[in-house]
Amino acid sequence: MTDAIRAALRGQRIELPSWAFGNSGTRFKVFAQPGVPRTPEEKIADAAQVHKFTGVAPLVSLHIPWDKVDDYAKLAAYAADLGVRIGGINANVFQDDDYKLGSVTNPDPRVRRKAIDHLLECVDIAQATGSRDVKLWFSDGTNYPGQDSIRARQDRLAEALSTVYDRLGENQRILLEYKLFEPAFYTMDVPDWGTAYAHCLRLGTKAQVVIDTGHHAPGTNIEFIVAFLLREGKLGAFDLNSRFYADDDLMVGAADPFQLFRIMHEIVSAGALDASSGVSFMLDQCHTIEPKIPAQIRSVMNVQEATAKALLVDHAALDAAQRAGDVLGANAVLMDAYNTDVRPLLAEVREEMGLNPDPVAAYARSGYPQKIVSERVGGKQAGWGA
Ligand code: LRH
Ligand code: MN
Repeated sequence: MTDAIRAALRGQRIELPSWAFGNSGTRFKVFAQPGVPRTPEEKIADAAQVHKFTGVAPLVSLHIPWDKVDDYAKLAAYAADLGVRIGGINANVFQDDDYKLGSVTNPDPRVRRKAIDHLLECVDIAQATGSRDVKLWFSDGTNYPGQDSIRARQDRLAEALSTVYDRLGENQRILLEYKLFEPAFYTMDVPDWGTAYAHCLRLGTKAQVVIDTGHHAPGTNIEFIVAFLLREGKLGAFDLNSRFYADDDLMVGAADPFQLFRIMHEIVSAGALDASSGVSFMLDQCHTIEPKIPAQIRSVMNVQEATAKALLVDHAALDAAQRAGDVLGANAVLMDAYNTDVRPLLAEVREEMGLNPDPVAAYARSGYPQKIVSERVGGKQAGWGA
C-alpha cells in the first residue's frame, strides 16, 4: 500500500459527540449503564480513551446546556491535558417548554429572542473553547397543515441565522443541520439539504451545511448530496451514524457499510479527506443498549475501514472506464476496492502509530471499564436531560 494511503489513514481526524457517552434512549425507555459519566469532564475523559486506542479521534463536540460549565477555557485545558481538543459547539433549542411551537421560527417574538440569545451564547462559548464550529440543528416545524405559515417561518429563520452569523469571529463558522422529520411530522423548517444550502448561500462563506446521515428519506442517495455540496464548497461537516429506518443514531457503518464507503469515495475523490479541506467528520450517535466507549471505538474503526477502501480505489482505471463508457468496468473498479479486506492494513497503520492493532481488545484489557464503574458511584448520570 502506498505511503500516501497510510499517511492519510494516520492523519484522519474524527470528532466524537460528548452525548454519546451519556445515557440515551427512545421515548419508550432510557437504559442507564454503570460507569456512565456524570460531568462534561468525565465525558471528555471517556472520549480521550477512544483517541488513546484509535489515534484518530482527537476532537470532542459539546452540547449546550448538556455540557454547561462555569469556565469553558478551563474545560478546554482539561481536554488538552488528556490529549484531545474541544470541537464543535452544539446549540440546543429543542428542550425548553417555550419552544413547543418553535424556537427561532416561533410566532412569539419573545421566544425567538430567547432562542437567538442561546445561539449567541454558543458563539461566545466557542470563542472560549477555541472552537471553529457552532452547529445549529432546529427541531422547529409543524404537525398539521395550516398550523403556521411556512413562508413566515422561513423569514424568521433567516433573520435569526443572520443575527448569529454577524456575531461570528474571524475563524468561526455556522454549521446548519437539516432533518426530514421528528420531532415535527408535517413540516420541519430545515427539512433537507436544499433548504440548508439556500440559507447558507444567503448567509455567506462562514455558513456551511451538516449532513447527518440519519436525517434523510429512506433511499436517499446521500453521496450525491456530498458530491454536490463539496463542489459548491458548502459541505462543512458530517454527523455520522447509521440507521435501518429513521433517525436511529446507530453506529456508523453498522447498518449500511457500503453507503459509508460510497460517501467516503466522494470525499476522497474530491480531495476532502484532509483536515485542510475544512470538512469535519463528527459522529452523532446514541448507544442505548451497548457499552458506550467500545461502541465509539468500533464506530471510529468503521469509518477507518470505509476510508481505507475508498483510498484503495484505482482512480486512473476508474477514470478510463468512465470516459470509455465502460459501465461494468467502472463499477468493478469501485467494487474491487470495496471488497478488499483492509483490516490487515489498518492493523499495520495502528502499529506504525505505536498503537495496539486491535483497539477494542486493547481497551477491554486496559482496566478503564472497571475503573469507571467503581469510581463513578453516586451523582447524576449524564443524559439528554440538562
Ligand atoms: C438531531 C441531532 C442533532 C443533535 C442531536 C443530538 O436529531 O442529530 O445533531 O443536536 O441529534
Ligand atoms: Mn445530528
